Amino acid sequence: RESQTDFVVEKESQQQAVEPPPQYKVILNNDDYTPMDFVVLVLQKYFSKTVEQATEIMLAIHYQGKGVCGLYTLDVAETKAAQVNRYARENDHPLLCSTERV
Ligand code: TYC
Repeated sequence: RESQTDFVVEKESQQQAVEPPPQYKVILNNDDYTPMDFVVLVLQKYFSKTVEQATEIMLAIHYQGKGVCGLYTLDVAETKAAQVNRYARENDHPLLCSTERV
């Protein structure tokens, strides 16, 4: 007959460690040519920021060199960075979007 202790040990041996998926920062880099309005538009269009939030982030990037637009899983982060880089190139701006593991 199964003792109380056996039951506890069996449950623990079946337990799987559940780790949250790794997070990736999507980063916008400053440059001298991309118009400020375009960066604000990108932050609204791809990162769901309000015009006020977008302006704050854009200015932080402009003065500090780079800034975080959001945290996502690998797939979402890489897709967003690729979409932003394509949209910037379509509009002839050098804006660079990259990802960084947290
Ligand atoms: N530095 C740019 C300018 O003065 C504006 C800018 C901000 C560009 C943020 C890129 O990620 C960027 N027009």
